[in-house]
Amino acid sequence: MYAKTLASVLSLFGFTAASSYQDAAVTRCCTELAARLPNTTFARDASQSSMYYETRTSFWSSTEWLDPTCVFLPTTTADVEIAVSIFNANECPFAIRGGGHSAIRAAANIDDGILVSMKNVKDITFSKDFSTATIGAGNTWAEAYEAIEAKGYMIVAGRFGTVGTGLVLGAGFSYLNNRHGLGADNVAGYRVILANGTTVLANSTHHSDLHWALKGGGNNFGVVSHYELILHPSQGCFGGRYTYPHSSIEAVKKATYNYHVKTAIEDKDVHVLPTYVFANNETYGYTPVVSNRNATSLPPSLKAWDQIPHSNQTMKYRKYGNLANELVAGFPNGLVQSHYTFTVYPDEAYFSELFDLWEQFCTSMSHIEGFNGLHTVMPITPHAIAEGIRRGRNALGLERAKPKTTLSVFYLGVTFNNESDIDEVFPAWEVFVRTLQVRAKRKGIFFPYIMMNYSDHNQQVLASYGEENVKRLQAVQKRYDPSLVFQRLVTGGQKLPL
Ligand SMILES: Cc1cc2nc3c(=O)[nH]c(=O)nc-3n(C[C@H](O)[C@H](O)[C@H](O)COP(=O)(O)OP(=O)(O)OC[C@H]3O[C@@H](n4cnc5c(N)ncnc54)[C@H](O)[C@@H]3O)c2cc1C
Ligand SMILES: *[C@@H]1O[C@H](CO)[C@@H](O)[C@H](O)[C@H]1NC(C)=O
Ligand SMILES: *[C@@H]1O[C@H](CO)[C@@H](O)[C@H](O)[C@H]1NC(C)=O
Ligand SMILES: *[C@@H]1O[C@H](CO)[C@@H](O)[C@H](O)[C@H]1NC(C)=O
Ligand SMILES: *[C@@H]1O[C@H](CO)[C@@H](O)[C@H](O)[C@H]1NC(C)=O
Ligand SMILES: *[C@@H]1O[C@H](CO)[C@@H](O)[C@H](O)[C@H]1NC(C)=O
Ligand SMILES: *[C@@H]1O[C@H](CO)[C@@H](O)[C@H](O)[C@H]1NC(C)=O
Ligand SMILES: *[C@@H]1O[C@H](CO)[C@@H](O)[C@H](O)[C@H]1NC(C)=O
Ligand SMILES: CC(=O)N[C@H]1CO[C@H](CO)[C@@H](O)[C@@H]1O
Repeated sequence: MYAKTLASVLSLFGFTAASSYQDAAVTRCCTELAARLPNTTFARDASQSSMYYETRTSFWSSTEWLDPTCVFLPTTTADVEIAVSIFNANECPFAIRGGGHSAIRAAANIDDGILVSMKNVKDITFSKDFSTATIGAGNTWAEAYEAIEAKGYMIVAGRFGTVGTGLVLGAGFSYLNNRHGLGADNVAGYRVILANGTTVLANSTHHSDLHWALKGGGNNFGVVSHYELILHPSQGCFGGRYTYPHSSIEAVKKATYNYHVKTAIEDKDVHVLPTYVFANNETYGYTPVVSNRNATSLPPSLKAWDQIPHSNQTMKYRKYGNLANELVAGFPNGLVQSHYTFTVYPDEAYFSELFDLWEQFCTSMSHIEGFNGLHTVMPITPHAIAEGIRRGRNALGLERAKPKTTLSVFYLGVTFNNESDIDEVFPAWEVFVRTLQVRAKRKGIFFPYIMMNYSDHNQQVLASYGEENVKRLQAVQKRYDPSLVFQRLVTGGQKLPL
């Protein structure tokens, strides 16, 4: 019955003509899933209100709206085990969606394969002693914060409410980085469904090689159903966003540099996300400023941000969940998005020059419908790197950095309305960001780390972790996925070099 429906829908779309070896396998996988796990699998259909349509389009960037043969929404680890076994046995290509915020085409969706959306894996449980919370991979950070803050704790995870858990498979920039290290370093354990359909909990004492690999390793090793995250006692924060007019930009540049080389190192209980926005052919500063203390005013270390003339601010004492929802308001789903990232040692002149070049680039694109640009620069402090080492190390290769200096991770993003402008914007954008990287290299401040979570499709993220770490990751892959199922069948996202 299901197969018949699927076949007729396929022919409706003209897909039976292709009828390749792979299409037959995918159809078999979809049919088998639907039969074994009722209510989890939805075949391609033409409606714009079906579960199929909703699932294949619920992505932040429209570059991720693809056309899977069916979508699969598991609710339990056991559902995922069955699915991965079926995919493995039939050689079916599939994609794994966490929160759907990657902008890389096909990172978390797929044409003519199976889209596994973790959306319904939502359970959140706490260890008896409240040292960790185990959260299902389908939670957004806003959902996780609501549950966790209600108990008087916080986790080292994303700053924007709608973003998903894939973040802690990359690196994880968080409000709490300066004291506790990266998000990935605060994952006590990953519950992972391996290629052969068995589940393991990878932590510091069991499968510790896999635990290490997943801290940066993305979707190369298995499907993560749950993340066991370290809890930190918390009463909320004093935080919000400052908006700075163009006339304040020089002062913002100075404060940004000082934050990287001084404030973030000396005061571990603060977080600033220095951000510039280009919208409606205008540039302004748009900077989240957060004190991770139970306070109703800024500590001295952050006063500079208040002293810079600003057009408005939203500072107040609140829960992080509330802040994360406020901050995400400017990032709607469904537009064309691209982002790029690279890492440098902080350099005041370079930060300044990069801003000027970026503003010029954005202005040159102001005729594109709905064009917006955004750039931020985020520190990874020596203490944050040390926390990563203390908590069992990660795969990112940050220990290669010169000692006692911050690393500054640039994020550069563009947004516009119409896919038909991609051919004009993307090539120029790519030349622009490469030029910035070359300038950094010439200045001797380039550090070869690419943060997975902000990367573009043609950036070689895993290779940037260093030769030694790549070799170790490959060894872990061989151990847990000897037939390279996640390399061959999960084609999207950042892949481990062969
Ligand atoms: C508005 C916005 C704000 C952001 N804010 C932050 C921030 O504050 N800090 C930060 O560090 N990053 C941030 N990011 C970047 C973010 O970390 C990445 O976009 C990340 O990919 C989001 O994860 P996701 O689960 O939402 O994405 P998805 O696109 O669903 O997944 C990303 C990748 O991870 C893989 N993956 C996801 N879930 C699983 C799983 N359960 N098992 C195996 N593989 C999986 C997918 O296959 C895909 O390749 C932000 C991005 C946006 C768009
Ligand atoms: C599937 O969903 C339908 C409608 O929501 C429900 O009536 C039915 O009981 C579900 N079946 C199973 C096996 O969960
Ligand atoms: C790691 O996981 C195993 C298996 O579930 C568990 O017995 C062990 O206590 C965990 N180790 C830590 C440090 O949590
Ligand atoms: C947090 O601050 C509020 C308001 O100042 C106060 O009522 C509360 O007792 C503080 N909580 C802790 C744990 O210090
Ligand atoms: C703050 O200023 C920005 C830029 O001028 C504007 O877009 C925004 O609406 C203002 N917000 C508030 C709450 O006034
Ligand atoms: C944007 O502003 C610049 C001047 O700063 C101007 O040259 C350009 O024409 C403007 N673009 C649009 C689309 O108005
Ligand atoms: C996108 O651009 C194309 C070509 O310029 C145009 O035909 C189309 O109407 C635009 N779509 C939207 C949604 O604006
Ligand atoms: C599944 O794979 C893991 C890792 O390779 C292995 O340890 C385990 O024995 C396998 N399980 C089965 C049932 O084959
Ligand atoms: C945009 C991007 O590269 N996202 C990455 C974030 O981290 C996950 C792990 O979840 C990677 O698999 C993604 O590719």
